[in-house]
Amino acid sequence: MDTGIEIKKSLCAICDPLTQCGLDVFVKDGSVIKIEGSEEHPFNKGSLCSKGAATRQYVYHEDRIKTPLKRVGPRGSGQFEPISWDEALDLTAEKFASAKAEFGPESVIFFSGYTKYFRPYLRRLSHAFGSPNYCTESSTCSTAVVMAQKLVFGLPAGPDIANTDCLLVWSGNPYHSSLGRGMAIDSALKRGMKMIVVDPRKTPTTARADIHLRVRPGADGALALAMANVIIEENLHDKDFIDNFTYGFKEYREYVKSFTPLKAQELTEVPAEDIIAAAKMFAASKTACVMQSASPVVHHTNGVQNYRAVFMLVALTGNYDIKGGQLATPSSYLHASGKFLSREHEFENPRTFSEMAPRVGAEKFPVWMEAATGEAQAMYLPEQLRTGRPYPLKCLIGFGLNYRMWPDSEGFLESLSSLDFIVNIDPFMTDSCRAADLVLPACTSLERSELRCHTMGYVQLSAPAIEPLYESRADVDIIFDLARRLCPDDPLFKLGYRACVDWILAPSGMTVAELERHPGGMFVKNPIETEERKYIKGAATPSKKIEFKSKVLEKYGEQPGLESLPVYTPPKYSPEGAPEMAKEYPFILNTGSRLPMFIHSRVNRLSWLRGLRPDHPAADINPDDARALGIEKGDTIRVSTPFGAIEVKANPTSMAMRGVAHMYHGWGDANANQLFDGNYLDPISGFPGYKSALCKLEIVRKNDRQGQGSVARMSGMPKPNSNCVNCGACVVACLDGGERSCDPCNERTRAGLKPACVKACPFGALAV
Ligand SMILES: Nc1nc2c(c(=O)[nH]1)N[C@H]1C(S)=C(S)[C@@H](COP(=O)(O)OP(=O)(O)OC[C@H]3O[C@@H](n4cnc5c(=O)[nH]c(N)nc54)[C@H](O)[C@@H]3O)O[C@H]1N2
Ligand SMILES: Nc1nc2c(c(=O)[nH]1)N[C@H]1C(S)=C(S)[C@@H](COP(=O)(O)OP(=O)(O)OC[C@H]3O[C@@H](n4cnc5c(=O)[nH]c(N)nc54)[C@H](O)[C@@H]3O)O[C@H]1N2
Ligand SMILES: [Mo]
Repeated sequence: MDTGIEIKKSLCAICDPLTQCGLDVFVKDGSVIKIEGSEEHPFNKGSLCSKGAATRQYVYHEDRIKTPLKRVGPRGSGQFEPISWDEALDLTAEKFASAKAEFGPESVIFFSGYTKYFRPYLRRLSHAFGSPNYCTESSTCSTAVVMAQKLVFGLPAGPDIANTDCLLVWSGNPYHSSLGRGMAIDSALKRGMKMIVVDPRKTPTTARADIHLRVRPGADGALALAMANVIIEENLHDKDFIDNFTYGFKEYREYVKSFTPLKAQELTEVPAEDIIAAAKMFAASKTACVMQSASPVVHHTNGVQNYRAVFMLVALTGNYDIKGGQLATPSSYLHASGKFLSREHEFENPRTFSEMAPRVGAEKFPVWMEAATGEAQAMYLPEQLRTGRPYPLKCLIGFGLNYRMWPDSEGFLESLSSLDFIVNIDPFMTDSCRAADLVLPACTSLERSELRCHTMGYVQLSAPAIEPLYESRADVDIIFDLARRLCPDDPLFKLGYRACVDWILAPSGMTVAELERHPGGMFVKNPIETEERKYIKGAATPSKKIEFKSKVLEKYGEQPGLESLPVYTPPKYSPEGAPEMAKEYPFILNTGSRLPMFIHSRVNRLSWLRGLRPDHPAADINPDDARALGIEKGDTIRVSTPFGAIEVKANPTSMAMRGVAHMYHGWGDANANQLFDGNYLDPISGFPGYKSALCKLEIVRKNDRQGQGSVARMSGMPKPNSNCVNCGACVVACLDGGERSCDPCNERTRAGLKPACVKACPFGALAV
């Protein structure tokens, strides 16, 4: 007590999927001096990854924007002058009002980057203003998965990891991407769950699998159809379930007939005997389910079709809507199912789409408009900005807009110049902020309050651990202040943020006052428990059945890419899809596999995290490919496609699949997304094909700093706060050496640890 240090409960929003890690923030004299994971938080249970552990450097980084800034030089020059919040918000309201008067409310775009906590309020603001063009980063993440699930089941559906006998991880590497989910898998494996993992790379997840299907990127559909072929041939399908609850089985059965394991081996590179073994393991397990991921499978031009084929394996084996199978997950808040009811959707949609102009992308991506989550498709923005068709766009407000999220990012940036007014709100001065007319400082999760819910029925309304730094403000406060100016008569905005949270939570019985008494979060009282076979009766599809053949897609006349059966078409730019291009560009480019210490563009500026991977940006390539090209670790190579070229370090590693170059996205100086054509999109979802393009690799310079591995640069790391924080750096180092995949936390393998993993551990956990 006499240290003057207070431990405040908060949450980490550096990662922003559906679940956040609980933080213990050690505060002295109003400043954060240390961060730990909250022991009592059921999602992270005291642990924290390297990004969370770097929170102090994140919050106090010198790139934080300090005041609202108005452009004074030419656009993009980075010349700004400070102005007051009132001036900034008045100016925004004035510009939006005049665009609305002259061109209609739809000419104003309301965009959210990867941050999610403020989204219900931003969507309401957009719709209350009259613009249907609320859009988000979810134009490249997750929504296409939900579309595939809705087309098959009628609702989103997730794996019951805690109870299943067999988990089919169809892409996903939670040991690098989601701490809590990795821990959930570990406990399930301990009780004897079997695991099949479909992934082109070797990862900590594949290292734990009973069967690893090392699929060629984007060939997932062919693999799933071949598994279905085996299941039907072996008579392992659930005939009762199929008869009672599904539509289109006969046509589907005919279609999968041609996908024999041998044919699939050719298309996918997975050995036929492994396909057979995996199909049998999945179908013969008493319960089985598919763990989906928000991005890898759907980052292909055939993404939704491929994932439909995957989810149909659940229907084929009768594993939908039962304990241990695929559970329908109606959302509680922010698309997460927290076992309570809320009025989020009523809140978000003060008017219907029929009362507004068509959304951006409506004509090009009609299935998105019908089966997605009520947003505009942001990938179509560049086209509409360039052509002004079907109507002109005039103003844009971005909450964390990063133009490098788009394929052909520079083309998108250029298209933004047609706008009259751009506002961007971000904690940090980014290149996208530099391209805006007005830049507003957002605070971080430690400086604000936000509502989150977790799948285990846990809700947290965090309280600020410190005052907002400089003049920064919470995004929600900015939204409510804009609402006062843009839609003063809105009955809910008028009440203020806290009252709106209460309004949204009303059906749950929880209130802001009660949540504030539990700043570290609380379990939902009377959680809604899953009833088996509840959603199957009268599924939310047009046929009211689980659909092997989609009634929604039937309407499109079997156009290529929009077929009603899960027809397999190779990715547009792949050795099969574009054989001529493949002659000059023989490698598959696969971008965005998560690294434990990075997350998109947001922590690249932190030396603590850069220090874990000093040789980045890099391309991971298979050691055999590297040898054939005379490439060694640390050499500078050029990765080029017909659309662009970037230079990166080469990182030969056995994690990489032969014939594939794997690269992380989000770098300013080597932007992988510049290698993609802006129209390289899945025709169903509009998602970019970030996981498959064709590229070539050439040496630019040999490695000039031999012997400087990542360990040499690690002295800037924070002191260990607990033992392992599960950042995966040890496993990466181990596989990098091409030695073997190991689990360093496992007593058995620990004795045989290689020095590389011990040294790579940023927190000294392996040295003890
Ligand atoms: N090549 C390739 N591209 C990809 C992917 C891939 O796998 N490969 N993945 C895609 C996927 S799945 C995703 S989710 C997207 C993510 O894409 P982005 O949305 O671009 O993600 P970030 O770079 O994390 O965040 C964008 C901005 O939000 C700012 N920000 C951080 N916190 C806050 C906050 O509290 N408020 C506000 N207003 N701003 C904040 C950050 O500083 C950053 O400038 O990238 C997609 N792009
Ligand atoms: N550390 C960290 N964590 C993150 C993020 C981050 O940037 N950094 N981003 C967050 C976000 S926005 C998202 S969407 C999630 C993503 O979470 P995950 O899906 O778990 O992560 P990824 O590494 O993108 O993809 C998982 C695996 O898919 C494999 N894969 C790539 N292409 C294909 C393919 O064509 N088919 C199949 N079957 N597998 C393929 C990759 O090799 C990879 O090992 O992670 C979230 N968590
Ligand atoms: Mo994502």
